[in-house]
Amino acid sequence: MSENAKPTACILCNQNCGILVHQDQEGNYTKIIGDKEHPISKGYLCQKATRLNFYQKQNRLTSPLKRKDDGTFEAISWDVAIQEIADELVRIRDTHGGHTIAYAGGGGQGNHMGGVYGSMLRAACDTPYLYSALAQEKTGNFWVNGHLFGRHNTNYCEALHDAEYVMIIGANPIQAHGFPQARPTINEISRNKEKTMVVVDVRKTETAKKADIFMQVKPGKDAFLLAAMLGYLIQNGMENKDFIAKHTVGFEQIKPHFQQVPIAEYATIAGIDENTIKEVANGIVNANTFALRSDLGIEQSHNSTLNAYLARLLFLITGHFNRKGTNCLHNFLFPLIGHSKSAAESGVVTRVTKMQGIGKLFPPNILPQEINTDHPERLRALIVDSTNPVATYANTQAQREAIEMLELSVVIDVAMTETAQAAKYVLPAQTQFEKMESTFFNLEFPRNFYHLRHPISKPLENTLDEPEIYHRIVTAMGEIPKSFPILATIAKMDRRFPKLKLLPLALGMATKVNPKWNKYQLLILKETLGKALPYSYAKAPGAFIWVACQIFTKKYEKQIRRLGYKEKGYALAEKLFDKILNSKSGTLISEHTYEESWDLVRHKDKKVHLEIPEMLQWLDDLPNKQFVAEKRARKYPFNLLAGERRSYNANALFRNPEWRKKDVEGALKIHPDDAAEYHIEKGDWVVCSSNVGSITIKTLITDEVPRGMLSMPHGYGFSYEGHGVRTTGAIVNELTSLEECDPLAKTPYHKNVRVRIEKIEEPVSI
Ligand SMILES: Nc1nc2c(c(=O)[nH]1)N[C@H]1C(S)=C(S)[C@@H](COP(=O)(O)OP(=O)(O)OC[C@H]3O[C@@H](n4cnc5c(=O)[nH]c(N)nc54)[C@H](O)[C@@H]3O)O[C@H]1N2
Ligand SMILES: Nc1nc2c(c(=O)[nH]1)N[C@H]1C(S)=C(S)[C@@H](COP(=O)(O)OP(=O)(O)OC[C@H]3O[C@@H](n4cnc5c(=O)[nH]c(N)nc54)[C@H](O)[C@@H]3O)O[C@H]1N2
Ligand code: SF4
Ligand SMILES: [Mo]
Repeated sequence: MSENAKPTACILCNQNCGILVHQDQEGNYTKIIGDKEHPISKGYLCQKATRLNFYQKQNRLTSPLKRKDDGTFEAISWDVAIQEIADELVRIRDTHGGHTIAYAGGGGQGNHMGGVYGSMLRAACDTPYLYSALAQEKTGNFWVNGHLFGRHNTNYCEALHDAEYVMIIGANPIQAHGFPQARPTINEISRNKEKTMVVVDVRKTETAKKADIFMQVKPGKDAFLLAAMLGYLIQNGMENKDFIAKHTVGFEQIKPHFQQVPIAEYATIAGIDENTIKEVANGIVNANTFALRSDLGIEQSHNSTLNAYLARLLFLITGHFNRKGTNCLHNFLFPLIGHSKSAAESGVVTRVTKMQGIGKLFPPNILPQEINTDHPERLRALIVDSTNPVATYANTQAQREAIEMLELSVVIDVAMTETAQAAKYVLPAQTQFEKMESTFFNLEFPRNFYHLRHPISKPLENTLDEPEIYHRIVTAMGEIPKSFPILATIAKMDRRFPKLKLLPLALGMATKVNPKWNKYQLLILKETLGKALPYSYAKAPGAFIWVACQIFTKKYEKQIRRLGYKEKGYALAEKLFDKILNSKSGTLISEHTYEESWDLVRHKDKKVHLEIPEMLQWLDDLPNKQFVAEKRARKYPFNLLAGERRSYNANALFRNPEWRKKDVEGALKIHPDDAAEYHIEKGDWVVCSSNVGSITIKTLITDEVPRGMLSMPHGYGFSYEGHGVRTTGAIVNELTSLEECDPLAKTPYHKNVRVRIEKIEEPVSI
């Protein structure tokens, strides 16, 4: 085993814990340990990271592929693939308009560099349509944040470790993490007698078992629970009046809506004892510090956008915000998302379903409807990068059908995914350990960090990194020249004498002469500055981070210098850039004071705007809301949690089931009494059907789920033997529907899928 363990990060969840990877001579990852030098994870790892060799050594795409008329694929050269794709994009753009082209993905849990340069391809196609997995979970949050704090891309972190009173709602951090060192943090809170941990979940999860107070809420009824809690606080005048006066506007407008909340009735609907609701509300008010963590359990469930609003009100009206030990806004080196204008401000909407973007993202649930129609402005081309819509977007069948209808579909991936199998062109990418990569999941406060990961493995022959793929397509579309010899020479000089600012000056002049180049500045930098950098691999991302550092320094000079930097302005940006390039384990980039977190509010008055009329209306209508799932309950007696985070699933990142040490088939959890009613015994198999489709799945009998509820993981059922058909487990989205989603954000109700089951003999494996 090599003694030279190389630093990088785990790519399996948004924590991106720092890791040190040992390899053998064939490049197998023989040992993976936590990297103590990583500024946030500090050596922490969970069990999944140690199995990353199954990602690196998976069955890879080894050549660009083109689908033939008979449905099979032929290998073609990069040059042919790039030119054909570019020609088709130009044809579709110039004949039907850029708005008939869309882009999906651009990054998963570990790779956001592709997305940055993917925006250059969107610019070349002249399309605003970016579909994202984030728009099937977080866009309701972004929308609410936009109203409360001023922009969709104002985000807060959850300082659970410093809080005296903690509430975790619809999240299972012991399995899913979601904040640094989740397991030790939860264990510490659980053991500490001075701290209280409340968990609100429908299942008795690994996290719930460690709670001081477990509120086992009825599926999809969190809005009632939260409204009851807020109603109790407001009806009893328990809000934090000083905080409200100093930091917020609009409290008087929201107050009457909570004054009329029938607490006892809502408690019954939520399935929670009224006294427990009052106890927790009192606990929050009386605590010095309170922090709240929420995730998919309230995002992919009924009333999800309202849930986002109510959850935020809970810490806002009790004054637990932007202080140590509470939820705090944070900065970004580069914002993960953008801000969309509303319809009233003439923001972009989609052409078929008229969906408005949130955070500049569009939701997977409308994608098939935007394609599979005879609407003249339907989508005709789709570029897919780092996402597998057929398997991970709602309704697998509808997604596949839509993709097969497109005039042009391109999948950029490392593996032959379900979506690739339905596409016209498939382009082989390098893995996240073969190129410079990073994410913008730098979501920490008061000290934020950034980790630019260096490649640790030699790229597989005939694969490319995404920035290069986008560069080639944009060039082949005729938007920019292949190379920039003069700028490249200036870039080399610029690196020797950065103080002279030669490159920014030259770039400014070049874009004045060629205004069209303006929107491709990152690609131009990749070809000029990127090539002048000391690391051959730093080409693309290195160049982009140079720009990010310039912008970041303009905003946060004081906070960067607090880390000990002596420089100012441009020189400080150069220094930070240098530090990032040279810190293979990641580095801190800024340090705020808690008081300064108020500067991160984007409303001009720097106050939180509590009143959101659409949400208050929704709150008033809560008792009258009827969900399709509830209407379907007779025919489909079970509520399925379609997509549980477990110890061996990681979104769609592993295809070969051998990576799993347990739960190889991804079992369907069922309560013992329900199992008895259906004569299901240990290890039995069932067919599970929704109004959309059916799957075959093994059962696991456990009282972790309540009666009437079933739970299955996502991330199963992928084909993995070459481009063949071997699969293990079931694709969860065979059961989920496009229509059952939040009315505002269109985020799916994956945690509320109505199904029925039927026991069968064990299926013969294929
Ligand atoms: N092991 C593992 N970890 C992961 C991932 C993975 O694939 N595998 N994926 C990562 C990603 S992309 C994400 S977004 C996060 C998601 O992380 P989480 O949201 O924490 O994970 P989930 O298991 O999807 O759902 C959270 C909890 O919501 C509960 N729940 C379901 N319905 C309801 C409800 O109506 N009300 C309430 N209060 N709770 C409900 C479920 O029982 C579950 O315990 O995990 C990340 N971490
Ligand atoms: N029913 C149901 N559906 C769900 C969920 C659920 O709970 N229930 N969870 C949802 C959530 S929260 C999320 S975040 C999504 C995740 O869904 P996706 O975003 O689709 O999944 P990922 O696993 O992030 O990435 C998918 C693809 O990236 C490819 N890939 C890996 N590395 C690279 C690389 O370096 N370059 C390129 N080009 N490709 C690469 C992988 O091979 C894989 O095909 O799933 C969602 N879908
Ligand atoms: S999967 Fe585990 S090791 Fe990997 S980033 Fe997430 S918490 Fe860290
Ligand atoms: Mo996610």
